[in-house]
Amino acid sequence: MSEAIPQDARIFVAGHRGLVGSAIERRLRALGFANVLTATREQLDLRDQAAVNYWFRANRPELVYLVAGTVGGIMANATRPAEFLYDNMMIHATVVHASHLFGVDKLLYLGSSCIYPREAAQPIREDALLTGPLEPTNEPYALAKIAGIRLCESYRRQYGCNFISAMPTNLYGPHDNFDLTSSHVLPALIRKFHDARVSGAAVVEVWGSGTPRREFLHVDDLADACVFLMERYDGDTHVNVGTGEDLSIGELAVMVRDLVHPAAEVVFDPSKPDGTPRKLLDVSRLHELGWHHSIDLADGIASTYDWFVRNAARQKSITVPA
Ligand code: GFB
Repeated sequence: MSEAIPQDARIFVAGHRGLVGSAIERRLRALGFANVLTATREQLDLRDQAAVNYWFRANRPELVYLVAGTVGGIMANATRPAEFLYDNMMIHATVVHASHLFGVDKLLYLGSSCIYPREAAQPIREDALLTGPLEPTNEPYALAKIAGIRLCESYRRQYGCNFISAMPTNLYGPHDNFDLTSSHVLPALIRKFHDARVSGAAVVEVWGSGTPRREFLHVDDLADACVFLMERYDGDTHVNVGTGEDLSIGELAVMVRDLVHPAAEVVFDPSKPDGTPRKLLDVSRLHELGWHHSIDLADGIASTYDWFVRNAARQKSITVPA
């Protein structure tokens, strides 16, 4: 499938209400695809194989973006390991299996950079997978994601399915989760500095030591990369998706502080976990395929903050400054 995808192709975005799925749906619609199929959690429990089979039989998708899952930041991963393992293993298995049963032409499965060993050499190449122990704070999630990669490879090997996998770095953007107990670091920092600005607080607490390093990719760039890979990549190995650049959590906190509430002081809380010391992806395979990110981190944070103020701040627990 390296030729252009017909505009009337039946394309299922599994997980369209999430950060990634909503970005892929936006991108597909902007590109003029007329048959983007979605199903809400209430309409279809993706953990239920019989229900997923029924939905595939009725809707006959030709292409599938498998980006659904139970996700969250370091604390959600550490405190809800059963959900992260069960939900994700089940969702990946049912959708991959139904895609095989109902003759889907191509499926793109989305993993995560946490699949790689905690001590992997940096930047992390695709072949570092399963070469060492995982980071304990997100091992259940990582195991489910690794099983998903191997599932796609196995259906390719045994049944000849064109199922590919992409491994994104840490993501952020509109429609992210800004809840402080379950979010990732970037939406959490936006929310914390915003709340401090509104309440006039002088100090903002940042979890951990501030020294871990992370790479951040805007979700609109990820959506563009996913559509690019769906159109152009048919390989059997997973492909890293990132910017190839990282920064420390302390530096990130200062960037968000300077944008949202410059008067605030950043204070670290070492009682909270740091997680992986560093996870910078080697994106040379993606670059060789011809894709590069285009949204600069500072611009991406500014537009995400803008979206947060216009949208998420409608939630009653978040106040918009006058
Ligand atoms: O984004 P995050 O939750 O997940 O945390 P991971 C990244 C770093 O930011 C950690 C620090 O060192 C956190 O301690 N941090 C500082 C904060 N302040 C905060 C805060 O207020 N909230 C949060 N959440 N973090 C996740 C995995 O790991 O990355 C998932 O748990 C997934 O499985 C995801 O892979 C991409 O980058 O550590």
